[in-house]
Amino acid sequence: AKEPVRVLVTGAAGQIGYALVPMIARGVMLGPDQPVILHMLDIPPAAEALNGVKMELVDAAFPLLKGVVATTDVVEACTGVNIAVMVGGFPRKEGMERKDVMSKNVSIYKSQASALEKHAAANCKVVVVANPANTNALILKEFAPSIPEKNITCLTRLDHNRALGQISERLNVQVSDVKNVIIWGNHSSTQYPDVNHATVKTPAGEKPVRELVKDDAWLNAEFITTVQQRGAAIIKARKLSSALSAASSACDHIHDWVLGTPEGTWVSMGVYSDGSYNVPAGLIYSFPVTCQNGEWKIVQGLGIDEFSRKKLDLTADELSEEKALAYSCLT
Ligand code: NAX
Repeated sequence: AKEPVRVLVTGAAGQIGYALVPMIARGVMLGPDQPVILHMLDIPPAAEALNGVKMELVDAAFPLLKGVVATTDVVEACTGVNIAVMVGGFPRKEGMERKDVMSKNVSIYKSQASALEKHAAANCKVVVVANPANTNALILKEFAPSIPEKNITCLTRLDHNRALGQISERLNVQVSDVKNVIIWGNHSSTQYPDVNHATVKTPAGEKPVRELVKDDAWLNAEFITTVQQRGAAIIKARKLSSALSAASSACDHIHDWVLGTPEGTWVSMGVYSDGSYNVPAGLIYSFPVTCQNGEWKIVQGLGIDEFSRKKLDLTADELSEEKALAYSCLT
């Protein structure tokens, strides 16, 4: 039998946490034969709710779940974890300045970085979900210098999956037959959902999405804004932000990172830029990646047309600005 993997979920008493922890305990994240021990962290005002989630995990009698740690102590939460899913953060409240929200999250991610660095298992893989996801991940990287930078990522898989969903609906094809969309850049409304290399499996072989959609005007405008604005559309409809889709995509992110992407398929992940595609090095930026043996690699050599270039640069500019704002909060 496999040794249990310890998975940390921060902000576990929140709404994404509530959708995410049962998925992890059912094997959605790490596979149906991988036992897990859940570490759940939240802050003291949420301690009672967190304990309620723990009670429900016990009540669900998940065969793969070998233990639950529910705590408000960051060190206890981080000790020995192999995977860290960082969902906890400070939400932007009405009337709050961007700088104030950034400052709160910088201090959270700074201290949680130190706790992970000191207490997590060697080679712990981290995905930051909490917004501003890319910049929180960058802060985490800065303050956990002994964690390899390749182990620190942020979630843009939800945006990636939203793009697959939009193409599937438009063409009336199975979402599992659509692949290789790309989310470039920030997990924000400046992200660039790119279909220039995306394909659909058809009885006549793989066909480019552009060839099947036959409507470049839609692909270059409405499709892009629909994906960019999908989070806001969910809030408007549900009066709450995306939770089940966010949780599901966080499982996809870790699943593919650990277990690999299928041959010929890539996914989008926010990773530390090495300057690929002329994206400034030193930002956490969403790229197309393939994964093998627990490591991601940026897909190289894709053609970037002029339209795309502008969009890659625009979202990079926003991330550089966020980075500067985050650093200004440190002093
Ligand atoms: P909730 O407000 O329901 O839950 C957040 C939880 O984090 C709360 O229980 C809170 O007590 C806890 N928390 C706050 N500070 C903490 C700290 N220092 N340590 C540990 N826990 C802490 O928000 P929810 O809807 O679950 O969303 C969580 C985060 O995900 C938000 O930042 C949200 O903006 C972000 N999202 C990111 C997405 C992505 O694709 N990257 C999509 C969904 C979501 O909007």
